[in-house]
Amino acid sequence: MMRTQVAIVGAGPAGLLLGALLGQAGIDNVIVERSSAAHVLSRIRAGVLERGTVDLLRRVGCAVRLDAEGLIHEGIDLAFDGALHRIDLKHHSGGRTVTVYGQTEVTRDLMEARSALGQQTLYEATDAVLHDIGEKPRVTFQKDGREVELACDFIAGCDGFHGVSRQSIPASALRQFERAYPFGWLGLLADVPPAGDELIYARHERGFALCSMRSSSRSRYYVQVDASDRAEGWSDDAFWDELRRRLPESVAGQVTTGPSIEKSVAALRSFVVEPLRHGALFLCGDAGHIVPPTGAKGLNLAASDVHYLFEGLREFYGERSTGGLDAYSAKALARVWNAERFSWWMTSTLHRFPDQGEFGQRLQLAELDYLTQSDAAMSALAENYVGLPL
Ligand code: RFL
Ligand code: PHB
Repeated sequence: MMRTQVAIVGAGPAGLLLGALLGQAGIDNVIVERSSAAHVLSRIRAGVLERGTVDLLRRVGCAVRLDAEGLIHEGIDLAFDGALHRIDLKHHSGGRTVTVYGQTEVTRDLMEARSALGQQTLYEATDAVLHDIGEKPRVTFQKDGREVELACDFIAGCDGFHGVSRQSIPASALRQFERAYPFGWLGLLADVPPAGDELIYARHERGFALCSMRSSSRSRYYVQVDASDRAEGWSDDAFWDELRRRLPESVAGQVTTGPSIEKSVAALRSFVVEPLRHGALFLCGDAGHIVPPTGAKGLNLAASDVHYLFEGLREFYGERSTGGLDAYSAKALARVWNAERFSWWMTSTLHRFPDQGEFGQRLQLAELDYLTQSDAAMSALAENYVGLPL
């Protein structure tokens, strides 16, 4: 039997960041990850980091490449009615900015730092089962054809929306809140220069489109598609055509097309469970909540959960006080619900809904008109987009 202080299930950004903070504080931890390291790194997801997320990565010494290569963005553009409208995030948020740096790179940096420090991540550890999560918890799993048992003081469930942690909590002990959206995002990654210097969120009669990037030579684009669409059903040419149709002409003309490196469809969902704790098990990141990607909040919420949980664990091991752990769920949920509200609002304002009718379309345009003309409305967008303080 293995033993550690904190068993972390899942080596996504939440699990790796928690492991780094704990390791730095001298708290022993083991990460159990179902997939291979290569598979974890092949998932293309988030691109926008809030200041609080960047600060946490700096604190664990994992921001050297981020500080060198991350792109500081001071604004975003909203496109509607054939025109671009810039929102000056920095001006409207009291000087804050966001950093564009891919989740894949964040994950890679955290992985490399962890292995350099000799901290344990067990990849391809399958069939994880959580036992006795009320107290004296254990995790069992299959590794290299053998069953392994890991005893611990606490389990951090960082295993994403489809993980085993949330499902280990009795249904009667959880409340679920959920909204599914009747569409998905088809994303395409390509080694072509981005259409502009800033992200462009476009509302169009044919559906939403987003122009994002990873560097000055790598672009990430998304178009709203039917929830049932599959990436294989979309050729690169069909993607580029649809993207350009949804952008103002001045922007469409700036889109450089090229072969895709990756193309995938993501479903859009809002989801929260309460509480984020059951006994010795704590849920962090997508394991406890999902936001639609429109507000760029998912990864940042994972980081803020981890921050609160780490503070609670540090207090427990340093001062033998359970105060921070007891406050974890309520603290994390307050931030989560605010991001749920913001992400739902951005999604509702920019997407085409099958049942919205002409009235709904006019309301969206009125909302966007107001948003781009009122300082108060721009401030509300900006302070949420750059991220409220931890
Ligand atoms: P992850 O990244 O899903 O990692 C969970 C890990 O747990 C493993 N796992 C298990 N391990 C052991 N046993 C089991 N039974 C297990 N089950 C699962 C998985 O293999 C995986 O390695 O969750 P985490 O760490 O909570 O991180 C959350 C973020 O990944 C997510 O919120 C963001 O990607 C969301 N998101 C965005 N967030 C932002 O902040 N900014 C963005 O710009 C942004 N854009 C996006 C996004 C998500 C997207 N998709 C694909 C849903 C754009 C897209 C398209
Ligand atoms: C991305 O670059 O993948 C990205 C950026 C902003 C979003 C969502 C995704 O809101």
